[in-house]
Amino acid sequence: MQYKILLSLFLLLPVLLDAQLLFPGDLNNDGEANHIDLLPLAIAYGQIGPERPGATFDWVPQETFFWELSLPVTGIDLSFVDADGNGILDSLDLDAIPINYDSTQTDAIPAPEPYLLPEIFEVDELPTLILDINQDEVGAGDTIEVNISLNIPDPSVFPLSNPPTALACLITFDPTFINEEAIFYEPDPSADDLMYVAASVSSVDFGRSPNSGTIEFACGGRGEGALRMSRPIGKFKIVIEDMILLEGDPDFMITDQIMINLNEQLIDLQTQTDGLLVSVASDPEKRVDIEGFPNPTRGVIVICPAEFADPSTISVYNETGQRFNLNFVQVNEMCWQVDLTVLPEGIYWMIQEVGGYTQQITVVKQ
Ligand SMILES: [Ca+2]
Ligand SMILES: [Ca+2]
Repeated sequence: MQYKILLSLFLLLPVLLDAQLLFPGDLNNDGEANHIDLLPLAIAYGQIGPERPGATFDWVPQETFFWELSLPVTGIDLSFVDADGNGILDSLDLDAIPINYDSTQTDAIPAPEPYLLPEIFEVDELPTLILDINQDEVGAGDTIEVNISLNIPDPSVFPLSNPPTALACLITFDPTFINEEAIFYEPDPSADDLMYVAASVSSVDFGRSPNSGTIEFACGGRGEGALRMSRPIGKFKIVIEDMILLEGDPDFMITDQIMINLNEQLIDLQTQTDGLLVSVASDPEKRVDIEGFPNPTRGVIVICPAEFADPSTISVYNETGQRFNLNFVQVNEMCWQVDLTVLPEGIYWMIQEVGGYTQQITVVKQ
């Protein structure tokens, strides 16, 4: 019996020596958890391999076994992509990215290396990543929608076996114009086949976040060519600062954009962005404050918007950009009642677009 135990320990030894160390959320093992880590998951989605014993989302080196499957160009073993360690690559592996966002590491085995993609898939007409702002001119405190979409001029240049699969970029702007506590991302209703990571100063946990004036964004299909054709991707709802001292343009720009295909080759991507004039005063034609009572509230609040419209079109967000579906009950022909009892204490935004302008209220839950 003792002999058998010794023998099995002996057989295990080479396997343990072969083991690797990973940090969950650094799916591409470049030393940092961020939006780029969505790209390996998009191309390797659905692959399976050995589970990681004792896996957690803690940012500590975790021993795992080689899957003997790797990313096509960078050769990163797919065990690194299995962030939750359950042996399956799926959207649950995304969770480790926001949890450990901006954490860095140098202790993985193999050692972390920059995520370089040396192979380029050449096309004549470049795809364009487009930022389109829904208004030309706004004032202090107004809400804008910044739509992201992808234009693929000729989908037939991409082989069916190797379609565009994922992209990542930075969206930069002048933060003096923007209330960075109030940046909310919503995927397009048609984009439920896409996974995404969207991080701004306020929208990742534990206070780790991109620099002011930056949104880090990535999206990708689930092992499919979800970016094969032109499509809307999503939109950011962004609130302009309440105090604007000088009018100007927040200068939204897309930088550091990369797009990859299923074979992990780069596809050159051009960008196109809109201008926006922010004036000092709010334009009363475009923004109306909703009145609400009591505010602050411990539970129920009654809101009476200037324009009475379908309450299901009110978007409710907390300070971290999380969206809530709440049940609005009509109390009279001008007002709705909504119960916030189940929500944690904090600040919430209720935003509704009605006929070309925005009505909104900032609610404090006590
Ligand atoms: Ca990484
Ligand atoms: Ca997994």
